[in-house]
Amino acid sequence: MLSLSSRITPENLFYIRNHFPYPNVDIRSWGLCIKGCVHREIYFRYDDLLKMPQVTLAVTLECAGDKRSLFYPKVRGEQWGLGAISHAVWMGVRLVDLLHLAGIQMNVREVTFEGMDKGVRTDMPGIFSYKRSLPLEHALNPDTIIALYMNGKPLPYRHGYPARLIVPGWYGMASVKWLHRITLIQEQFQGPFQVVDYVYNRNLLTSSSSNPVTTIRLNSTIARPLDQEVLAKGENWVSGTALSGEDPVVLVEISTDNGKTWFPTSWLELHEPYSWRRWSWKWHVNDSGTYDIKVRATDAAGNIQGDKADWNVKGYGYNAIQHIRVYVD
Ligand SMILES: Nc1nc2c(c(=O)[nH]1)N[C@H]1C(S)=C(S)[C@@H](COP(=O)(O)O)O[C@H]1N2
Ligand SMILES: [Mo]
Repeated sequence: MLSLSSRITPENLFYIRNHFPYPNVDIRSWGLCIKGCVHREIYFRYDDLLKMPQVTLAVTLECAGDKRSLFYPKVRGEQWGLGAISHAVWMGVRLVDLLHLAGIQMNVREVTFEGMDKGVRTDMPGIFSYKRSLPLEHALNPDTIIALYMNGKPLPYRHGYPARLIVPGWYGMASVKWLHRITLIQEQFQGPFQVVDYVYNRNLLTSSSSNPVTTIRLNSTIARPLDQEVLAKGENWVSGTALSGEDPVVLVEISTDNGKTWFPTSWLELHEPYSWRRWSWKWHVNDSGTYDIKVRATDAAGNIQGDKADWNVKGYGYNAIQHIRVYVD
């Protein structure tokens, strides 16, 4: 997988996930409004945000539906393979700075973020915009930013120009693109992208015991070789990525005998919070034949990827041990 091979994903390979058609963006009339339970409503124009203190943060975005096609039994939704994950360096303003300018009222519980894109859903009548919420304490996290730049250039239109939320360590649905409205509320937000989608629901008929999808689960992925690839005898490199939105990944191991024996891989870069970490392993193979290659990651808390993913109705958070088969000639 070419898109998993570089530290920073080239723009033309960065994955894209939209629920609705692209919105019309006119930068002359665009503004970001902060309202709801605030001491004063504020409206920021693009130039106002550009003039504020900026922070830079490397963050890997991963769609909660990444690897969905690997679930068994099959689930509905975009049939993502391994590619709904990408890495970029984001620059923008801290959300907490904007919230403090507006002044947070007592009893605020959540902050909602609304994109400019809207449209219909297949499961309920009406026109909806893409809108999500964060608990107040997470909105106040200094690493939650409103990005204006991606990899040193103004945010590309497809990735949310002029401004998008970046919630590091959380699955991509939290990072609202084409942001234009932030509202502080005293209750729990009940919009469909909050309580219908992006919940782990184990049962088709009931949704009572559903947990919200939040942080990125411990995961590792083989970029090379490809599944079903034919390799030559001798020296071959196995390489890929690992990521967790919770505890840092400390070890990635490879097995070439379907999980009986495991070998530690080497890191290509240091650990950085919120960023995927690439690894590689040199494989000497003397015998031709069929090989079942597996990869598994371990985090600093001792969690280790398992053989089975936690099945859920909408297919979020797939993180079972990846398995490929290669043929050595
Ligand atoms: N306004 C808006 N923001 C959005 C979405 C959307 O459809 N509309 N999709 C979300 C989802 S599900 C993901 S995975 C990421 C994808 O970001 P990208 O397209 O820049 O890769 O954006 C999130 N933010
Ligand atoms: Mo997503």
